Amino acid sequence: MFEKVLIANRGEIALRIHRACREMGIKTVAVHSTADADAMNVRLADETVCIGPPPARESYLNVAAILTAAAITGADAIHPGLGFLAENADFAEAVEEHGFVFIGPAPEHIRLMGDKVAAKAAAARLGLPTVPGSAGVVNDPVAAERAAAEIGYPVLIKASAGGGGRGMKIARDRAELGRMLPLAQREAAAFFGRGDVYLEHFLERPRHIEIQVLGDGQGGVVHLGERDCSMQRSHQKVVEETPSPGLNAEERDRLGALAVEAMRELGYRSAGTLEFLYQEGKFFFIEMNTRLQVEHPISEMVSGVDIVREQLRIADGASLGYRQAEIRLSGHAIECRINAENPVDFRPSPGRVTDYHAPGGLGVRVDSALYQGYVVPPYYDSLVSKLIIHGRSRNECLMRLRRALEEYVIGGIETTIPLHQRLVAARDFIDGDYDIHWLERFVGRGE
Ligand code: MV4
Repeated sequence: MFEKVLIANRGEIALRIHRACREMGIKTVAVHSTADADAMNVRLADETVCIGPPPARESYLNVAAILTAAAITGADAIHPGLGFLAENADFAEAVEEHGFVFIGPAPEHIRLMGDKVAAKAAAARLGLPTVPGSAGVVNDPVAAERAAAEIGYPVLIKASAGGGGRGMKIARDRAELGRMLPLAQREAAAFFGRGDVYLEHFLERPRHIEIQVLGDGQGGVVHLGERDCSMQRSHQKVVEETPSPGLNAEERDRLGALAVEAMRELGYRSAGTLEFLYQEGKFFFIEMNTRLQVEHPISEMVSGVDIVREQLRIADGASLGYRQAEIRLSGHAIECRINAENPVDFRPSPGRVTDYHAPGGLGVRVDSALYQGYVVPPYYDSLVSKLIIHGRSRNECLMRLRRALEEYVIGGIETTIPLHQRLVAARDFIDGDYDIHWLERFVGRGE
C-alpha cells in the first residue's frame, strides 16, 4: 500500500480522503491555497504545502505546483477529490508521467466520458438505454431540423463538451430550434471552448437517478445501489437519497445489472457514477461521472462500503475481492447539503463561524471541515457541511433527519439549514413524490 498520498483538494472532501488514508496507515500531504492555511484538513495532515494564492486557477488547478508538491514531499500517489482536476484526463496522465499513481480511473475513460457525445455512443454500445437523439454532433441548422423532426419535439440542445446543465436550450418547435441553435453553440464555445452541440428529445418531468459503481479494472465490478438526486435547483443538488422512493425492486435490480455489465465490458477502474433520467418506468443514460461524488456517503451508509478506501486499494492494484451478491444494501440514507448561503435568495455568505455544534447520535454522520472560529473563504464552492442520516426505513431516516437539523448550530454565517427544515416538513418530500423541477417550484413559492 502507498506510504504517502497527496490530496489535491480542499474542504470537507479533502478531510474525507484524509480520514480514509489515516485509517489505512497512509501519511497525507495537504496542498492548500493561502486562503486555506487554517483549514481543518490542513491542520490534520501529516505534511502541508502552500501551492498558491486564493484563485483556484493559481492553486487547486495549478498542475505544476501540485506535481512539485508531490515530488518534494515524496508522495506515492495523488487523490484529486472532486471538482478542480478530478475529471481532467491531461492531469491524470501528467500525474502518471511524473511517476505518481493517480487515484482514479484510466485517463482514457475520463476523456471518453468528458465528451458527452462520445460517452452517449459508448453507453449505447455497452447496452445502456439512451435518450432518443441525434446520431452525434449536429452543427448545421438544416441537419438539426431534420434530426429534430425525427426525434420529435420538444428537443433539448446540449453541449458535447458540457455537462451539468450549462448551455442547454429547449426548442419546442422548428422556429425555436432555428433561434436556439446558434445561441446554444455560442454558449458552448464560451463555456467549454468547443461549440459542438447535439440534440435529445426533452423529457418533461423525469427523476434524476444515478448509480454508484466500483470497478477494479481487472473484471471486478459492483454497484452500491442508486441515488435519487432530483432535489436540485440551478443544477445544484440540495438533497440526495438512497434508495430512490420512485423505483420498485424490479427497476432497481434492472438498473444495477445494466450498469455493472456495462462497466465490466468497459474495464472501468475506481469509483464512478452513471447518471440516468427516469420517467414512466424507463431509464435513459445521460452522462457518466468518472470521480468520487459529493453524495457518495449515502451509498456508504446503506452498503457499509468505504468508497474512498476502495479507491485507494484499487489504485494500489488490488482486486475488489467481493461480488455483487456479497453487497447488502440495508435501510435508507439521506444527505442534506449545507451551504454557506442565504437560505432564501442563495447568495453566498462567507465569514467567521462564531458558534459550532454538530448533531450526533445513532445514524447521524457529519462530513464537514467546519469548526468554531473558522473563516469560510469567499473564493470557492459554498458547500460547508453534509448531514448524512441513516435509518432502517425511510420514515426512521426522516425522523432522525428532522431531529439532527434541529440540533445543528452554525452561527456567524447564514446557511441553508432553514431550507432543509422546511423541506423535511413538505408533504411531497415526505411522500417521496418529486421530480427534477419540484424544488425550483417549492423555493419559488417560498412555502
Ligand atoms: C435532460 C433533461 C430532459 N431531457 N435531457 C441537466 C443536467 C445534465 N446533466 C442533463 N440535464 C438534463 N437533461 C433530456 N433529454 C433534463 C435535464 C435537467 C436535469 C437533469 C438532472 C437533474 C436536474 C435537472 C434540471 C434541469 C434539467
